[in-house]
This record gives sequence, C-alpha cells and structure tokens, in this order.
Amino acid sequence: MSMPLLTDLTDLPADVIRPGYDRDGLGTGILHLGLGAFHRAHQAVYTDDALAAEGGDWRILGANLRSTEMPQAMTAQNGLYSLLERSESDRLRVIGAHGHKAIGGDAAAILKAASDPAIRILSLTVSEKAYGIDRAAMDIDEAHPAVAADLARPDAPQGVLGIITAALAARHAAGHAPFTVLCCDNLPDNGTLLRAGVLGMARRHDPDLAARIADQVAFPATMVDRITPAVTDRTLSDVERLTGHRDLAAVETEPFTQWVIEDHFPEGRPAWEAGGAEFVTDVSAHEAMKLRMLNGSHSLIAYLGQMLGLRYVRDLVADRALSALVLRHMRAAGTTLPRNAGLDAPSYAEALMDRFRNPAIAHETRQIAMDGTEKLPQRWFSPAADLLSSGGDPRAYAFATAVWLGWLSELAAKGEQPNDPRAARLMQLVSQAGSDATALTASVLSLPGLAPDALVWDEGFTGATSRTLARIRAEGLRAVLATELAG
Ligand code: CS2
Repeated sequence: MSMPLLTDLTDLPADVIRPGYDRDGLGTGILHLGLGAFHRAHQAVYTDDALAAEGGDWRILGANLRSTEMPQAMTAQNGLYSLLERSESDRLRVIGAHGHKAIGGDAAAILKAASDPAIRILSLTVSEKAYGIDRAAMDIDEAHPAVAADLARPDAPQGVLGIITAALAARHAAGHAPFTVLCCDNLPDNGTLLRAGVLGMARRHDPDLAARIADQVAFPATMVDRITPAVTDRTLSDVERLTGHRDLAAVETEPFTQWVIEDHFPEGRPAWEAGGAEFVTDVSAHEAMKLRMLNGSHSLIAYLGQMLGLRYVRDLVADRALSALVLRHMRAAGTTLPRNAGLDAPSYAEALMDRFRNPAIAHETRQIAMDGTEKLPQRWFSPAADLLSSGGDPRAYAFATAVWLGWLSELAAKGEQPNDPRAARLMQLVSQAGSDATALTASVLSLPGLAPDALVWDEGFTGATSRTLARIRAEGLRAVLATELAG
C-alpha cells in the first residue's frame, strides 16, 4: 500500500518537529522566485523560525519561472515539506512557511503576484546564470536570452529583470509601495548587482521609472550558506521512513546554516534573527570570505573530483593529498580578504573542512561542477587578480584553473560537453587550441566577463596555468598532484 502524501500536520510521529504557529492565521508577504532545494533548506527555514517567534503576515508564495514540477509538488502538499538535517543522527522537521499554492512556469501569474501590495519582499534564488547582468558594465547583458526577450516585450516579461521592473512599474501606477528586492544567490555584492540590472532594464523602458527605483527601492545584499545536495531517491525514502508520508518536496541538508543580511527593509521583514540570521550594515567581507573560501574551494573539489572519478565532496577531502590542496586553496583565498573586518580565515577554513567531511552529506562533485563560467569569475578569477595585485603567490589559483581546463579538454576528447551556458564556446576553444596549452589558457581566460584583464595579461599566472595544464594532459592529473604540494 502506498503511503499517504504529506498534506497536513496530522498523523506525524511525535519526534517530527513541526511549525510552531498556526499557518492559516498568517498571511503572505514574500514572493520567492526559485523554489529549488537551497531555498527550501535555507530562507524558508529562517522564515519558519521567524513566524514561530513573532508571527506576522510573512508567509512565502513560491514560484518557478519555468519548471512546474516543484510548484506542483508543493501545491499538492499545501505548501508543506520535510527538511532532513543530516549528521550522525538525522533530524526531521516539517516546514510550514510556504503558502498553500505555488506558481510554476507562468510568468504572467508571477507578475500579477508581484504587483499585489501584500507582497513586501521579493526574494530570489534563481542561480547565477538566470540574471543576465553584465558585471563589468553594471548594466543588463542585452545578449542574454531572457533580457533580450524582456527588452522586446516589456509588457509580457519572462525573465527576472523584466518581471521585477514591470511589477515595480505596476505598483507605482496603482499607488502601492515598492517591495524590497532580496537576492539570495552566490554573487558578490548581490544587492548592488541586481539593482544595476533592474535599473538597466527600467532605463530602457522609462527613465522616470528608473529614477524612482533608484530612489525608493531597497536591494539589501546577503550572504547565504548551507550545503544542500540535490534530492535523491534515498532522501525521499528516508523521509518516508521518518514521517510515514510521501513527500515530493522534501530536502536534505547539513546542520550548519548561515545568513548575513544588510538590514535595509523599508517595508518591514520577518524576524529572521529568530532563526539565527545576522543583520549587519555591510555584508561584503562575510560574502567575500564565503564565496572565495567555501565556494572557491568547492569548485576546485568539483573539477578534481570529476577528473579523478570521485563522486562526492567527502570522498575528496578524505584523501590526504587532495585535502591538503583544498586547504592550500582556502588559505590562498584567505589572503585576499579585507583586513580589519574581524574575519578569522584560519578558523573558517577549519570549520569548512569539517563540513566538507560530514559523512552523512552526499554532495556530488558533478552538481558543483555545473556552470563554471558563471561561478568562477567571483570564486577564482577576481580573488586571483587581487592576490596578484598585492604581490601574493598565484600558484593555488593557477593550479585550480589548470584543473578546470584539463577537465574541459578531457570532456572534449570524450565527445562530451560541460553543463555550462557557454559549453559550446568552451568546446570550440578547446578544439581550436589543439594541444597548445598556452593558447587554450589565453583563449578561455579572455572570454568576455570571465577574468579581470590584469589576470589575463599576467604572464606569471598564465604561464603557471598553462605549464600545469600541459603536464596534466601529458602525465595525468595524479602525477601532477604528487609534485604540486612538494615543489
Ligand atoms: C556550491 C554551492 O553548487 C555549488 O556551486 O558551491 O551551492 C554551495 O554548496 C553553497 O553555496 C553552500 O552554501
């Protein structure tokens, strides 16, 4: 007999933690775009804690711009889902912060919801590649497919920038206050960046609207952190065992969680501090530490793992030589961080290594290896440029870059492609460079927006990268690893 679906809070085992508030008594105040596992394991959990502590009309309306699967699953479960925190012992909690219905693949419905005055925060976890913002120009990237579509049809926006701009225009026209825009993706200065994108879009349509947005809309920056592997059949079967219910929206995650937020919410906000969120006036130092040390070393782990056939992050850090390389990367990243900001990079590195080692977390290197051209600029290439400008040793970054290029070469040789929005271009560059490691290094690093010019032109860095790449190709990664730490 198949188990009942999780649709309410009855019939749950006594040890399952459940929402500490009356869900039906609280209205919706947040529209969240991007109903992925990370949002369900992070912001929604903080909101659940905030609602339990202080109540308020801050439940979340979740929406996916394109895919319908998760919104349908959430709607079928009245917005409820299980959060499985994995460590030596698993902890199961049902999250109630979402409303009863979610929106999937219906941009017009999302725009309508965003125009509703009840919504006072619009938050996002749509992944780096969804925005279409040119960081160098701090403007929209007109070649990005969603941006191009929204420039052509501002009345029927499909992308995040078009939807936010159109909703802010509709709210102004109806006499409603703007919402606060809260970017929760792993991008540096994510608030400022998204603001630049929205202003760029608004300026193209209506300069007065752009001026109003610049003047009135808050875009607080955030640093978000919680390792959340993709959901697997094992997640779902463990949740069934622990709850006695089927749950197609369940997520699994690590116990650690962190959220640092700039406290700038003119229309109010939930009491997220109840869940441990830290409110600060400037998140940039925290964000640089997290992006460069955690995400930067994650990307190194991902490409090493992909090349060495190691499936999970924990498999890599269980290997002494590999974990030494990961630690070297973290240390190099640590030297690029702002001084006098009260950061403790050595303790942070140690704590990260422990989190990466968590035997209960099966985080696939394949998942992290996705979208390299979107992730590596902030994870590797800007810190590497900072390191060079302060006279530091760029070896750790040259090594990481060589591993990525080596992996791309290997994929090309097998007739495969990376999972990356610029996959076709990358494969073309690999094929054009042939066996010339110097040419491949130069051509990939010169891709628009990937690496700062100072890095692309630095012969010490590119030379070290292409020499390591040539060795990886000639001798194999294992052989290079053996000498990398020794020399
Ligand atoms: C990872 C991140 O997939 C990736 O690229 O580096 O999702 C990472 O797990 C989170 O940022 C941790 O907070």
